[in-house]
Amino acid sequence: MDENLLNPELLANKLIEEEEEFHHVNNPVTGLKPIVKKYLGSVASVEQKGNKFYFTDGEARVEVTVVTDEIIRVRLAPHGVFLEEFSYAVPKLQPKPYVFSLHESENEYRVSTNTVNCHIRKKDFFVSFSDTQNHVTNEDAVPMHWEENVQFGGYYVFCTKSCHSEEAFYGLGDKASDLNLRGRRFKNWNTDAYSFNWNQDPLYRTIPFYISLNEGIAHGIFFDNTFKSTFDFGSEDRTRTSFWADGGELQYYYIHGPHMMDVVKRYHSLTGTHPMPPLWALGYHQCRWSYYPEAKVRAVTKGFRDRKIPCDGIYLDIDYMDGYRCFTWNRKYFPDPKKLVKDLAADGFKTVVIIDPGIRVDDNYWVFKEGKEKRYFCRRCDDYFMEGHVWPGRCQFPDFTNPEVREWWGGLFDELVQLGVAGVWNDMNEPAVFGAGTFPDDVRHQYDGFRGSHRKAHNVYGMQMVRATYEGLRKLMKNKRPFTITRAGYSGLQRYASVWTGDNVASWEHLRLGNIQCQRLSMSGVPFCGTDIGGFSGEPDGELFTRWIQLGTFSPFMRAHSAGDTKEREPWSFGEPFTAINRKFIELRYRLMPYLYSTFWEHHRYGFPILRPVVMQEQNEINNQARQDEFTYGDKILVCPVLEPGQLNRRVYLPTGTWFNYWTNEQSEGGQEVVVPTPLETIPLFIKAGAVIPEYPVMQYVGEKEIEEVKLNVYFTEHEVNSFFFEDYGETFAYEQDIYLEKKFIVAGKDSILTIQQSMEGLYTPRYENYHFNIIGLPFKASKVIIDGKEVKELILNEDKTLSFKFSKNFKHIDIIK
Ligand code: MIG
Repeated sequence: MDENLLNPELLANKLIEEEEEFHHVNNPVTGLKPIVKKYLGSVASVEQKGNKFYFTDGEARVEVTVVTDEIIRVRLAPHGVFLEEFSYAVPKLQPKPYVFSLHESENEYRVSTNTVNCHIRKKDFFVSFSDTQNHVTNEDAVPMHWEENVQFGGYYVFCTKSCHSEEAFYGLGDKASDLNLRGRRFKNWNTDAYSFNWNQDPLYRTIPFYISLNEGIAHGIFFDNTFKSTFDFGSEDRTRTSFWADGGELQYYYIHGPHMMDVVKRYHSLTGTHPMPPLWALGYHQCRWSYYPEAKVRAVTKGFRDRKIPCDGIYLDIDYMDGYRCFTWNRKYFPDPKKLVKDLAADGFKTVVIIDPGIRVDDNYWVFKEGKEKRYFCRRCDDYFMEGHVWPGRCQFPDFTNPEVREWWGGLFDELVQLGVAGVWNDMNEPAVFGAGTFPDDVRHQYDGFRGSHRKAHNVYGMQMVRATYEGLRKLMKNKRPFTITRAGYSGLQRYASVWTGDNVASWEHLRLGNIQCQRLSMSGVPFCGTDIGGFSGEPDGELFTRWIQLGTFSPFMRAHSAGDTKEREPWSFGEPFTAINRKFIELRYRLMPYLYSTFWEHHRYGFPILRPVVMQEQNEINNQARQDEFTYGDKILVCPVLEPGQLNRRVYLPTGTWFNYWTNEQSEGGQEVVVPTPLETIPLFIKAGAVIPEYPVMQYVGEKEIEEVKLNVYFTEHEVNSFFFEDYGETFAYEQDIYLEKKFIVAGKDSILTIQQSMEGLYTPRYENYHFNIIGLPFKASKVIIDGKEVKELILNEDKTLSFKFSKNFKHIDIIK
């Protein structure tokens, strides 16, 4: 090792030089470089206040907060004074009585919980984290540092960690790159990225949260800073991972694993989970820019019913409005919106309308007048209004970071809700402005009382818009669950909305990318996500569209959408055989709806993602780091989309365990790749042994028919496997008062017997009592089935060798005996 590096002063100088090279930051006022970076010195003292520890080098201070047993927060105050605590991502830190302690040794201070140690090295202020086995999971490579911002005040803040040779990185939301982010640098600055390319960055959302996986052990870093931020995962320097921001506080949460699932779950414990969506929102959605006039909307919806292709959501894009003015209707195209929405509802369609943030400057337009009178629109720093051109022409923009503005905005939906509109689609909320891209930096925001410029508010603008929408709808719809979707957002947006990945392209590359983006969003705390099926711009052929429908069947949010200048894009637009296959998959979506809904509940209640890349299943398997096609949908169904034209078969990796091919019931042992035929009619789909997969009968829309019988597909296992099945009213918030039913199944098999046990929790009673069992993979011929002590009379051995029987009561214990 270089002798000089042992001298802390020389080391610091060397690091300063390196860092300046690294970040290339010019003085924004003079345009000259370099601005002097300052680094933490050595630790002079420590002070404790409750669960917070304050370390100082004499001037700068570092706060270490024990958030939970597994989460530690670090904050830096360059001049010793911390900013007031406020975060849009983390609504409140729940102080719970955790056990923790502070130790001092010759070289370091150590704050320890039962699970994690946070070390602060005395000589250079390096912060590191380790587990109870003294395994260091995360460590500084350079002390935390900063630069003064001459123009705006405050600091550019930097944190640089070591990056290990085989460390992989996941997360950051919708980034358009390979699943493993290693070797790349990313920026977070919400951007309208029409027809984005592979590796284009930044995109629509800011999720400054990543998961590191090193030697099979995972941890997470959530850098809760809304300014423009950058993450570098060993790109500039293979040995370093850095993150920095153009302002605000260096504030990050270290989230302990060791499992990736733990990290995601704990990230959700900070930022919240997605509320339960209305059940219909898990159905199929049809969208287009735009369906108008009214006759077109009626023709499209009729097209679904005539062809018996299920559909729940129908969208109205910007052309339903009068001159693109939000909260108005174009009466030429839509003379009687109330009747239209009502007729659609009677036919099972829920109407979702688009809303943009730009409000047309027009004194004869009530929304503008009200906003102007109440001073709700954003202003420039010298007090002019922020104006920009968007669809309606010259616009001003509500400051959604002001709680009073959010309240007002939420109320504006009153008329739409009265009309029966069931959901709101929030677009252009990066915010996007024609020409300029977005707002200038100097625009001021109220920021819930913690005022700041657009530099601070830009990345949360969209999230606060959809928050206003969601909260407003929730009030207006009384106890009904609203459906909202947003394009832009920041960490925590999942408390208010689902998302789509924005303006993608009808290409095979985008199908592949969309699959990665949905998995990545799921791991990044955005569970309810989907892509524009078929691709927004450009023309898919029938094959690409069908392959996309097949992927979309297993996206938490399933919507086809297309730009206005493209050919018609309904599931039947490509003729046969495509229509029939599209129908079959959309039907599958509806059959598996109770499974998806249960998985959603698991997310809502426990913070698990809905889609899980195989690396989350088996993080110790190094080859999984590069696997990004196959994923599990919940924990029982493995999906592998077909991502190339003309592909007649493909390789699929099955994680360890036994899997059943969904189409053939053939069993395969996992822990290896298998080759699966992929004619256009199917994609590789596998069910985990021991799973109980509930199925509803196919319906044309949610609630079309009363459910009389539920099918339970039970897959044989030699081990004990748990499954569960969640049900409730599907449209109210009664689940918050425990009005739901969580059924838990335990399946265990041997040579001559298969046992299924059921237990229940919750206060909801489903209306049906009939179960149709389908037992798959029994290794013996069943002679009898005994349910709660009674023998079942009629056993049917089907041609495909599955065993079926029915039972018309809730059950506790089933034995299937040889
Ligand atoms: O400037 O409302 O991403 O889904 O159809 C384009 C029209 C505005 C962008 C959205 C897209 C939507 C389109 N919008």
